[in-house]
Order: sequence, then C-alpha cells, then structure tokens
Amino acid sequence: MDTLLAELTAIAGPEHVLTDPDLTAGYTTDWTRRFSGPARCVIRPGQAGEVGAALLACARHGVPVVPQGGNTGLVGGGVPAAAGGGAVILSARRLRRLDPVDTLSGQVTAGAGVTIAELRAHAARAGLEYGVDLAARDSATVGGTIATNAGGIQTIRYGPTRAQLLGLEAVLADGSVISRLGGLQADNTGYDLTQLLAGSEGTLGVITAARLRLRPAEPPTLTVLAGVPGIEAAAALQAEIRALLPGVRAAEYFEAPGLALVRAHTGLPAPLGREYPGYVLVDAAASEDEAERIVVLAPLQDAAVAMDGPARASLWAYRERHTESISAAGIPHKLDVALPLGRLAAFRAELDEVIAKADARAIVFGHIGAGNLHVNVLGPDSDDDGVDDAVLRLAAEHGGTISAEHGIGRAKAAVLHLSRSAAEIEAMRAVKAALDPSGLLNPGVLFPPS
Ligand code: FAD
Ligand code: 2HG
Ligand code: ZN
Repeated sequence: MDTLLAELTAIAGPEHVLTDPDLTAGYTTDWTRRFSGPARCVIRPGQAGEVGAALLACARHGVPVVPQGGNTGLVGGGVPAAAGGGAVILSARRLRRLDPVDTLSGQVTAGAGVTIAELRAHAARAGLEYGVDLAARDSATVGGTIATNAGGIQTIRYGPTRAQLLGLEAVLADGSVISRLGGLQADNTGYDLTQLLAGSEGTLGVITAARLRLRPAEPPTLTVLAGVPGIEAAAALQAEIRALLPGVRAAEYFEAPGLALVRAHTGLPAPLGREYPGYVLVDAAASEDEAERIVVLAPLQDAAVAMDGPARASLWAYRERHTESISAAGIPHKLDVALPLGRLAAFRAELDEVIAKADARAIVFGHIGAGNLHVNVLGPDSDDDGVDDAVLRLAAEHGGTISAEHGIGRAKAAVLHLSRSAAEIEAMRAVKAALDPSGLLNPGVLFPPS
C-alpha cells in the first residue's frame, strides 16, 4: 500500500477507502457516461474532521482531490479527468447529519450527503418545504446541489439553491474549517463566503453541511399539460398562465421528439388527444376559482388537467423522464442554456440549422419559465466538442448563458469566456489561487487551462 493510501485508511477506516475497480466504478464515471477518469482511490469520510485530515494528507503528497456527492452532475465536474494522474475522489455521501427542523426560524441544518428527497421529506414532516426540487432528487445531495447551485423545477418560485442557503460549513484546501451554521438572517460582516462556495463546483472547498431556508408548505393542487405549436407559443402560454395564477411553481417545456423517446422508453400512453410540436407543463397552487379561470384559455382546450397526487405525477412523468429516456438512446452531449424569453424562438430556429450541419439530432426541453432550455444532442462522438461549441456560441450570440443550472464542470471549461469576461475570469482565478494555491481541488473544472 502506498503512503497516501495508508494515511487515508488511517483517517476514514479501511471500509471507507476504496481501490477495487468494481467498487470505484460507480464513482469514476459520471451519470451521462460521457466523462470518466481514473482515481487513485475513493475516500468516504464520516465527518468534517476526517475531510480536513484527508485534504491535508492529499496536499502533502501533491495529489488532486475531486469532491463528489450523488454523482448526478451532468458536466463531468464530479469525476477525475480522463487523462488525470490518479486523483483521490472524496465522496461526501456519509456526511449525513440532519438536525431537527427549527420551525421558529423555518430553517434546518443538513449534512452534505443528505439527498434532496430526504431533505424535502424531513421538511414536509414539519409542515415546511425545501425550495429546490429536481428529478435527480433521490441521489443528488445537499453538498452537490450547493456546489453546482442547482436549479430545478421550482426555480421560478423559490430561486436556485443559493437562494435557500443561509450558511455552510466547509473544509478549505489547507484543511481549515469555515462554519456559518448559526442561521442569522441579518449578518452583514464582510465577504459572503457561503455564497462564494455556492456554484464553486468543488474548486474552493469541500462543503460538509449547510444551514438552509425552508418555506411554508404549499402543495401544488393543479397540473396542466397543454400542446402548443412551438416554443414561441409555449413562452407566451406560460406567461399568460403566470399572469392569471400567482401560485405557479413550475413552467416546463418539451417537444415531440423528446416525448417520443420518453414513450418508447417508458411505455407511457400519449398524453393528449392528438400530437403537438411542443408541450407546456405548469404546476400551481391554485384555488378552484383560479383553476377555472385558466382552463378556459384557448390553448388549454385539449389540455390534460390533474388535481390529485397520482394524476399529477403521471403528467410530470412525461417531463421528468426525459433525461433517462435520452440516455437509453445514446450518450448525449448535454447543453444547458438560458436565453431571454424574447430570444427563445430565434435561438430555437437557428439551433435546427446548427444541428442539421452536425448531422446530429437534438432533444430540446427545459424550464421555460426561466428561459432555460436543455439541448441534448445525440450522434456526435463523446469527445467531439464541435456541436457543443456551436450550440453554446449560438446561445451567447442571442444574449444567453452557456450554463443555466448544471454548471461549467469539465464539459464547458474551455468556453467559459462565452459567458464571462476576461476581467471576471481573472478575478475568479485570483479567488481560486488565494483559497487553493496549489490547485489541488478539482483541477480542470470550471477554469480553462491557462
Ligand atoms: P455531484 O454530481 O457528485 O457533483 C457535482 C459537482 O459538485 C462536482 O463539481 C463536484 O466536485 C461538486 N461537489 C459535490 N459534492 C460536493 C461537496 N460536498 N463539496 C464541494 N463540492 C462538491 N440539475 C439542475 O440544476 N436542475 C435539474 O432540474 C436537474 N435535474 C436532473 C435530473 C436528472 C435525472 C439528473 C441525472 C441530473 C439532474 N441535474 C439537475 C443535475 C444534478 O442533479 C445537479 O447538478 C446536482 O446538483 C448534482 O448533485 P450531486 O450531489 O449529484 O453532485
Ligand atoms: C432537467 O431539467 C434536468 O430535467 C436534466 O436539468 C436536463 O437531462 C438534461 O439535460
Ligand atoms: Zn433542468
């Protein structure tokens, strides 16, 4: 056993340092299967102190560390580089503290390894709700969603993960611990290190716990799935519904090719009486009066309307099962862009030309209420970035961003400049250099090679 391995084994115990390829396989390849890299080992610390000791040991040996949560990330940020020199994967999944809900403040402290489903269920038992929800809820973790600043289906209602974040505990590259779990809602004392770590994608520190804001429970009572002629009509319809219903929580979009893949993969029946080029799914907390006000809208004449849990879930399945259904058809290039709502139609039309030139096919869906489209491209080889570049450039040309919610990871590090100015990248690099001077935390993620 090499010295580092011996030190890590002494820190976390032999059962929590994995080297057997059968055991590490689930950690070294990402959810999409597009990104994969060798790891010297996987360490699964059980508490923040062990995280600090592990980071110090790796630093002494000059070995890079890749923090990982549920490994549901879609931009390759949670697995080592393909040509990596054998990083240590630090899995935060065993950091499973989950304190009782503080109902007075509407807050909770959760360990980085708690899943979003567990957190949401915990909040619900106290009559409260955690504002972030996403289809990966059973595996995605508190730490991973903070590190990526995950969005999800409720972003238009409650904002992304950083909007739920009141404080966190994290271990920095030098092993020091920063801890702000006090839950102060008013605290104006200099740089906001909590928010700095949100969206840092494992490059500034390992998040071990977080203090999170909860919301009064507001169960959705109405789900509507309507067909539309295209994306422009979809953007208009969701805006019309949101103007009539103040309680809209989600406004989602998908298209006929995605629906066909979902139906082929799941065996679900057609959702509506006929086929449409596009579909809008809206979820809302609405009174019966409000519901009646919107079901008379012209585009909703052939809509499916659900008002109880199981019926709502069966409508959501058409949207939420896109990701797994696409993966069943191939290894996708996942491009997660957002555009001003007024630019969606122009972007969508030009996207077809870009995809045709690449001899590929695109499945387009997403959180249309936030202008966020998931462009999944099937066809090009995994290591061929040509189509990725073309689609991301197109989004930037239309005033959009190259990442709405999944982050930059390894997948988009080389094109960060499409969404960030040279001055911004320089400032971000300065922060990185100050907190991780040896560059051992997730090298190759977020920043283009210098
Ligand atoms: P991982 O994948 O393990 O890691 C993601 C990144 O965070 C990596 O850079 C990693 O280094 C870093 N990281 C992980 N844990 C820590 C930690 N404790 N400290 C520091 N850094 C850490 N994303 C959305 O935003 N919205 C969606 O609607 C959405 N839906 C999805 C649906 C499906 C079916 C799938 C498979 C994915 C979806 N995702 C979505 C993407 C993914 O779930 C999110 O990016 C999520 O935040 C990743 O969490 P994780 O725990 O799996 O992190
Ligand atoms: C979603 O909104 C996720 O379902 C995954 O962000 C998107 O698979 C994707 O591209
Ligand atoms: Zn999404």
